[in-house]
Amino acid sequence: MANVKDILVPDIGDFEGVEVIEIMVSPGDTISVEDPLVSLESDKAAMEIPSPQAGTIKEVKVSIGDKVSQGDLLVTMDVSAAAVEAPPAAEEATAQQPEKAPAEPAKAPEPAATPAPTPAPVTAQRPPPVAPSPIDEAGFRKAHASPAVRKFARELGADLAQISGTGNKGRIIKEDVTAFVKRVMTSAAAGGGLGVAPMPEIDFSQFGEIETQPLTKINKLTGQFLHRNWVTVPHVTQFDEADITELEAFRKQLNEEHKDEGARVTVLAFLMKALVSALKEYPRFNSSLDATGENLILKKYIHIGVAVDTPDGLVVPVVRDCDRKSLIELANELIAISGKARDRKLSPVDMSGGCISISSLGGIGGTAFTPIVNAPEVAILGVSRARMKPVYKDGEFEPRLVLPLSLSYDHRVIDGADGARFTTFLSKVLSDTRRLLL
Ligand code: CAO
Repeated sequence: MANVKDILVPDIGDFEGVEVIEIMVSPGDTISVEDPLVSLESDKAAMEIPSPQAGTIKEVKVSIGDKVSQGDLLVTMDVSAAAVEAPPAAEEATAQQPEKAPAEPAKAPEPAATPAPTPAPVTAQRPPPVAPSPIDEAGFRKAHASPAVRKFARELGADLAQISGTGNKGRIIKEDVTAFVKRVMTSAAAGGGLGVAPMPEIDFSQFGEIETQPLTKINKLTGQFLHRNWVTVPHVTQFDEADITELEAFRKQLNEEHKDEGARVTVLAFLMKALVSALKEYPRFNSSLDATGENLILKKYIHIGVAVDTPDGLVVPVVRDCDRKSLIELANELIAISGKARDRKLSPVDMSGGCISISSLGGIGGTAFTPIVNAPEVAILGVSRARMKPVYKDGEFEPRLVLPLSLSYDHRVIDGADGARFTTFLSKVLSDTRRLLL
């Protein structure tokens, strides 16, 4: 036999005329003790009203937007044994079930510093938003979400106003908040975490004919790394020049001497040799910050990454133990790895463990550029095209082959003075190849 009871608004402290912002039950729903019935929201806090009884909802006596106070009728409920034993309420409500509130009569929410024990004031009293970009408070308030989901969104700094709900009647559920946060964190273009406005979505076809080309896997991966390094490493680029007139003559002579062996020594092999000397002289350039950012890991090995331009995008294979290899060995290895890169045969191991990288655009052109540090390395050497230039020497201008160098470094690890010392050293070594023997 039906035993219908009135469920009233419990003691909610000094609050009067509190707005009903959400109704979690419908007639026919079977609920357990503590299941949330409705959400109320005052100017200062939101709270769920839990059911003091188990049973089946007969009638819902409030609507969204109603103002209620202690003692007002919320729902009528059949609390007879048969009603209690009925199957549980709708799956969606169970899936989204927010934190359980205690069964005791409701109490008024208290200030955030001392959260009230009952009924769980699910939204703390408007804590300052922790989101990188400010939360739209009005939109957040209007969003269709339970207090538990609101609290969850607050904790993560997620703006409910920007989230579309996939729950019943468009209600925002916990999974929507998680998916939103994930999207923001992983979106390379969104600027998430930087407090910058996301890139607007633009339909370019409104301006003229377009073609959409998907990025390659390498493009996407490289893009992620470059973006991370660009925003997390404070970069400085030191520009310099090296007079490689003699080096070039020597290089040509070497290639002539080794032409039967098919050797092809490019400027790059000399640059690797010069880097080995420079890293030995300035070991701080051969280091990485540890994950805590509190320690510098100094490396006793010298592996150099070389940026290779391939049809699929940029890759950086690593030549190992450069300090133990001759110029010719380095030149041969360069040919081998750049070929492997272009044939898409590099393995992740081939691209790991670099100490410093070289990005050489010298074969293509340009006068200078600012390469992005290949973190966790702390420096990268950019090389542009060598050109004949008039250099003032011993009272007159002489035509000399001058190589432009662009060294970008992580300013957390390397000071500007050391940056300049490093390129000055490189320049000296490249200008006088005998120094490579030192
Ligand atoms: N100044 C003048 N000439 C140069 C030069 C320089 N700095 N660097 C290379 N050259 C010359 C070479 O000597 C060669 O000439 P010869 O055929 O007469 O010997 C020619 O340019 C082509 O060289 P190369 O590019 O084939 O060989 P390399 O050893 O210099 O470079 C590699 C190899 C793999 C680094 C290069 O092919 C490459 O991919 N570079 C692009 C790297 C890149 O994309 N960087 C950007 C990263 S950031 O987006």
